[in-house]
Amino acid sequence: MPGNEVTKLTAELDITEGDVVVVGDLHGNRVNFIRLLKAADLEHHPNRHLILQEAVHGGPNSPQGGCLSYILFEGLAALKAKHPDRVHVLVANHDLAEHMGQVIFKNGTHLNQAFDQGMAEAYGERREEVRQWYRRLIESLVVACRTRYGLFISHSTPDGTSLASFDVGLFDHDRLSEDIYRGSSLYNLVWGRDYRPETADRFAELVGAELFLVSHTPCPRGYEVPNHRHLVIQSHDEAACYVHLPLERPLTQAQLLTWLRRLLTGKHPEATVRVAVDEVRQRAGDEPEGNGGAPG
Ligand SMILES: [Mn+2]
Repeated sequence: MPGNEVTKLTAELDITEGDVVVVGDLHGNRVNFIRLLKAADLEHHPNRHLILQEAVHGGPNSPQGGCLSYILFEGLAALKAKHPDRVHVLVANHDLAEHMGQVIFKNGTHLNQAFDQGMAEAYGERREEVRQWYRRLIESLVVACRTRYGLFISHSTPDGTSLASFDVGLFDHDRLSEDIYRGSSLYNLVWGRDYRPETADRFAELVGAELFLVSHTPCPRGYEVPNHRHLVIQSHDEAACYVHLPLERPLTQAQLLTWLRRLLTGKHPEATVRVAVDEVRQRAGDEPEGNGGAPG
C-alpha cells in the first residue's frame, strides 16, 4: 500500500501521495484566509491537501455592526466546491452553535446575533433560506482527517469525562445531521479542552492515533504544545500559524513541530519552537532528530 495517505473519518477522502497544509481557527479573518491560500498554492501542487476550520464568528463587522464572517464561511464552501477532493473543512463548535441556535457570547458580544445581523444586511428577507443552506453545509463538514501514520487532525479532542461514552461510530457517518445536539460525541469532541496526558492517551487509543493536531484553544504565540501528543495551532490573528507537512513518513511530535510555519513570514517560528521541541524531547526522552527537508 502507498505510504502517504489521509483518511477522512466520516467518508470521502482517500489520497495516495503529497503533502497537507493544516490551518487553525480562522474566525472571520479573510485577510489570513487569502494569505493561507497563497501559502498553500493548491493550483500549482496537485497532490497537496488543505485542511481548514472555524470560519464563523469574529473578524470585522459591517458599519451597521453585522458580523461579516459569513463571507468567509461561504469562501470555504466555494474553495471546497473548487477542490472537492483536496480541501477539507473540519467541523468546529462555532459551526454547531450556529446550526443549533446555541448562544455564544465573547467579550460581551452576542456572536449569533451579530452573525444573524450580518446575514440580514446581506440577504434581507432571504436570510432564512440562506441559513438553511448553511445548516446543510455544516452537516456536510468532516469531523477529522488522519494520516496513515497516526496523525489525527480535528478541531479539538474530547474531555476525559466524556470519553467513556464517546462513540467512534461517529467517524463512519456520511453526514452530521444526527450528531448535532448538546452532549453528542461530536459535540464533546469539538468543545473539549482537556490536555491532560492521560486523557490524550485514552483518546489516542480509542481512535488509533499517535498525535493530535487541533485548534480551538487560544494560543497567544500561535501554537501550543500542551502534552506529549497534542499540537494546538491558531490562524485568526497576526501570530497565526499553520502546519505544512509531508504525508509519506511517520512523525514524532518533535518532527511535527518542525513543520510549523508562521503565516506572516512563511517561516518556522524558530526560537520559540526550538524551546517547545526541547520541552517535548525532555518529556519524551527522545534523541534529537532532523526533519528531513521541506515538503514540496
Ligand atoms: Mn472552537
